[in-house]
Amino acid sequence: MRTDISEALIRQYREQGFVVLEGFLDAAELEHWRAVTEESIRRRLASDSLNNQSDPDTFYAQVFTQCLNLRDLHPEMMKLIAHPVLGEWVGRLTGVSAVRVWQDQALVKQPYSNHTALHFDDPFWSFYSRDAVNMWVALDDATLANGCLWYLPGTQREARFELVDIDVNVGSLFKAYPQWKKIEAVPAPCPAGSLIFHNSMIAHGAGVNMTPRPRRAMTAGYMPDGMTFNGQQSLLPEAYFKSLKVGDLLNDDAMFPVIWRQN
Ligand SMILES: O=C(O)CCC(=O)C(=O)O
Repeated sequence: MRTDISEALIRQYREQGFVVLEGFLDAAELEHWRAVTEESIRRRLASDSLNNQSDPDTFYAQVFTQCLNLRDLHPEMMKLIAHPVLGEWVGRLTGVSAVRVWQDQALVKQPYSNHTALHFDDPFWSFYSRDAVNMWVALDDATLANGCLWYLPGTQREARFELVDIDVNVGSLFKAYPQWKKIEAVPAPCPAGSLIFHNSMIAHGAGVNMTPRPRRAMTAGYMPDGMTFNGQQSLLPEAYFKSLKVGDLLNDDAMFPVIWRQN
């Protein structure tokens, strides 16, 4: 596993809002991530919850097969996404002093599936932060043909916390942010085994998959320690959600383990 991240890449993350690290996984590690992810997806689809396949004919079901919180179903998945190197990188990219796991999800763009419309992540979550980070690990080569990610660089600085839902139309976000329509979107194609970090406030999407093969990705969201509940349930389990008041710390160590703390 690659363990280095240069100052130049950290600067790039802070300016652009995303960074691509090729060669994060070697061949054997990539096989392991694929096997753990496939098995976790199988369990999540069998569980009938936290996946988007209840009606497979909808547009959103055909954006990707989305399977959430796989770390609850497979102990090996928790080990992968909670690796201290990932926590340290998130800490160095953002400058925060401690990092917790917030969520995880596998996103499989099936053969000939829809685009992912432009959106940003944090407003869907149970806390507000400009220092939350999404990790996206390519389990297959991500290409212009099969639906690699695209970014509107710099938008993380201007994005507001109110929710703009992910729509069918790729550019619906421009109704709330018309000034962003002038920005040239930047694609992030990368070989299998690469890792992308993006700021949870950057506008991003993904293209259609125009190939007969799946484009698999395993992703995780990380939050700084000290985040407080903003009133949204998002992925919080019902009983825990009901126990919270706005402003309470999201500090349940079992659900949101701390994976890195600055010495
Ligand atoms: O993989 C995709 O198609 C979209 C990923 C995405 O939007 C995300 O991870 O936030």
